[in-house]
Amino acid sequence: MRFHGIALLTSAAILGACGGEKQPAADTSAAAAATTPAATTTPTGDTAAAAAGAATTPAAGGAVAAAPATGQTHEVKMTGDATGYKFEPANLTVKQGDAIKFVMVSGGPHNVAFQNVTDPAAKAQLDANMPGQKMGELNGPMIMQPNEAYVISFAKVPPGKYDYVCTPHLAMNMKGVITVQ
Ligand SMILES: [Cu+2]
Repeated sequence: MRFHGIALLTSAAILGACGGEKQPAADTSAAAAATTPAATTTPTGDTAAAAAGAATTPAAGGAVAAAPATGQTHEVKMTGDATGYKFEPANLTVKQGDAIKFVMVSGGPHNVAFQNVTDPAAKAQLDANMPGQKMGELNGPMIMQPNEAYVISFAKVPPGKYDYVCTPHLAMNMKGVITVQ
């Protein structure tokens, strides 16, 4: 009992310390993602908060800054069941400056991983606009919990077609295309 009590107090203190920090979580995770290929597991509960934080995070040290969305937020559902694994809608056209909120509905974990982005400027901005602890460049964190959301801003992302997949369900053809106008 005594040890449990201490463990709980310690956990509470750590949680309290994290919650009390003034820097948004995305400050550190974005910086880490920019300099190191993330190999750690993702605390998925933080992704929505990190997304919100990333939208207001300024540039640090000359790296491309996350550009906050200025337009509409579109929603894409991530589903998986006996009928298949899908992004819905799989084809979506947005305006530069809009955001897309990927919502985990069923069959997770899902993620958003862009492929075939060859323009270095597009790659850098899109990667900067992807919050959380990524698994690699343009490769978003795993989204596990129902109703958990992952928001990507398309501010400053050059017009074009952006192919993406869900890494865990690549073999099930879970993929989509975003057209930025
Ligand atoms: Cu998936």
